[in-house]
Amino acid sequence: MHDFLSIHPAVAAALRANQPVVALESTLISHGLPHPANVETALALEAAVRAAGALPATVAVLDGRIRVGLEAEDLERLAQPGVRKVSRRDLPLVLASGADGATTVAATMIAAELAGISVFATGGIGGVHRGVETTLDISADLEELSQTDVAVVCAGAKAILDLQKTLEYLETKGVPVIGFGTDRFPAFYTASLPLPVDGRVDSADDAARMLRAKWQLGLKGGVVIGVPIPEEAALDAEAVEAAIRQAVDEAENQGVRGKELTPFLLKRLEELTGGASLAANRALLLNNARVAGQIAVAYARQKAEMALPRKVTAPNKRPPGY
Ligand code: PSU
Ligand code: MN
Repeated sequence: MHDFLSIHPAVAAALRANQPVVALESTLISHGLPHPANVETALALEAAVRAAGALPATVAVLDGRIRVGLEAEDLERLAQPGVRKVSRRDLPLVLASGADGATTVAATMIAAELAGISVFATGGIGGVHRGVETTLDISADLEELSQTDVAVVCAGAKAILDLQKTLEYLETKGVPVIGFGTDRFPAFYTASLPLPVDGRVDSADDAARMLRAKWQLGLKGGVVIGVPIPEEAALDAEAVEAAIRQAVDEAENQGVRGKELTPFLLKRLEELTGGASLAANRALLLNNARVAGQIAVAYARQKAEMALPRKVTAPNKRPPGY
């Protein structure tokens, strides 16, 4: 059907039957987590989506094709060093050259929309970087959220970013930022931040209803659904902030820029927190996969209900006077 897109047969069958599917990204496998925790976590995320009653579809580029739905051996391949990080602008060249690539939030959203998947789980979205005044470093994830119809279930964005400016950017672009069971924007390793979200939902059903409202109106673009890290897995906010400041300083001194910056900061943070950031990352990822599974289930159910013929409320008889 498509030269550059392959949808796994099980995923395609589920989508045709309006069964719930959750997209998962692969940059966190290739550039976000160390080996072998990356493969193990990728498998655990798929299991968490299944446990919630949905089908996982991990997205990556393999041999010059976007693949939606992977096998375990594909995950292992993506965990090897040297896999390219692929965002929107990288897709054409990587596809044309027949290479492999790990998809960012932006590229995974593009693939999900092409496949017809509405719900996507990840750890955190990219955003406006600290020091944007001099670097102009703003993740393509934010622009993608403004134009691609996929809900991104995440633990907010990492405090390696400028979260206030990230939220301002999303507001300008008309992207709803919703707290799942919270009034505040989750800050990845730590649950609470004094930054408010636009609105709050307290159940998967409410989240699904909001998505239907947005897309039925034809309001293009995604939604950020922020899920706080489970309390028992959260890190100490001050310790995290100190480690982040140090990592950001080091990046600046070493001239780390562009697509290398986020992976550099994540790796340094893990080292500086003695691995604590890795355990927290894993815990929030699993939690997000579970919530995304629940939202996908609710969304599929609501869509099926809407499609039913309404025998009772709309009789096939014309009312008098017509
Ligand atoms: N945030 C994380 N872990 C990650 C990423 C973000 O906590 O692995 C990845 C995601 O794939 C995201 C990408 O889309 O980094 C953003 O990179 P950049 O800032 O270069 O757009
Ligand atoms: Mn960037």
